[in-house]
Amino acid sequence: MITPKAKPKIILDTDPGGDDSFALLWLLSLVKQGFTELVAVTTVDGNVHARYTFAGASKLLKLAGFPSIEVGKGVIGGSESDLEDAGGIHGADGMGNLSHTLPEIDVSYEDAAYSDDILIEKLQANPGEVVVIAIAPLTNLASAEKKCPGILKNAKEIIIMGGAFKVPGNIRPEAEFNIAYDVEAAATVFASRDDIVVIPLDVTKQLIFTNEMAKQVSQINPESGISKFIVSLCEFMTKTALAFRETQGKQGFLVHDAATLAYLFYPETLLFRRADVMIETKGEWTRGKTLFDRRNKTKFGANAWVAMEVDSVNLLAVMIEDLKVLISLDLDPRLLEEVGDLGSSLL
Ligand SMILES: [Ca+2]
Repeated sequence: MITPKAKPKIILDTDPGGDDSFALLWLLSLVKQGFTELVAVTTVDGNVHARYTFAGASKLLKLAGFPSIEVGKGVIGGSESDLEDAGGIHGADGMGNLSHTLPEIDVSYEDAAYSDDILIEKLQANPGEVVVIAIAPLTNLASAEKKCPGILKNAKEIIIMGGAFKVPGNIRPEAEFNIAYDVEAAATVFASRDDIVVIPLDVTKQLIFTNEMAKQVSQINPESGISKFIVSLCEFMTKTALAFRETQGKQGFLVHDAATLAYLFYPETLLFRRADVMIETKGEWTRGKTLFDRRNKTKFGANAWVAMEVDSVNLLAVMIEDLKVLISLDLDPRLLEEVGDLGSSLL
């Protein structure tokens, strides 16, 4: 008899963020469909200040019908960073300046637990069971590892969106934002185990989610709050993506962070190579660069699996279908009442 595989438990470490928002909504669709369990969302300082990433993630969870999933607040000051945040790209609130259109939250930043403590608690309670998906600077993960050495080994897997290997960076000529924002944290995490899964710009630069795709998703139910948010956020992100020349002029934006979910749920869309990833923590021009030795020399071990190729057509197609499912399950509360009335009248 074949024993059914256990649903993966996930902690999402995130700094919403336009592409983070799409990743979270995609993940919530997979939760609603019963493919996974979201144990907690640990927010972090990154695209915008930790206060805003906490609020953004909490609001999105409420919008999608998951107000009780625990949200952690980000550890501040993991390392000194000379980088500006990315409010210019993602909006001052990290959500395309749309957070005022989302539901008010019932949780407070002041009272929330710190993200590193949540990571430690969940990884200690469920050794070998929780997949940590980190789509932001790695400050929380590194802080957990420093407080409790070896704790990251308790994760089933660690999947990171970050780095740029054979392509230019996005925040510096040679460096990607999530790594460069807290290079010391990135170095700590890559040293924590030998099987880090990395989704770098090499593949995510090919993932252009267009305004057309957003409309296609929303047509399932244009009145749904999720539909409206997806369309408006995509329009906002498209404007900044075009201004930063990120999409070859296409009317869309790069959904970097969402690609981490493809690794877990649609692995046929990605190809990986084994590598010993190094983080440049000192370079005058290259601080935050990720690299591995590409020479034909004998290697001694490796610490990561790095995605080098992506089937972008199919990855975006499955993402679109899952977002549609999320919206189709997002029933209007009034409709639910009517269904309830109908149900009781049939009894
Ligand atoms: Ca992010």
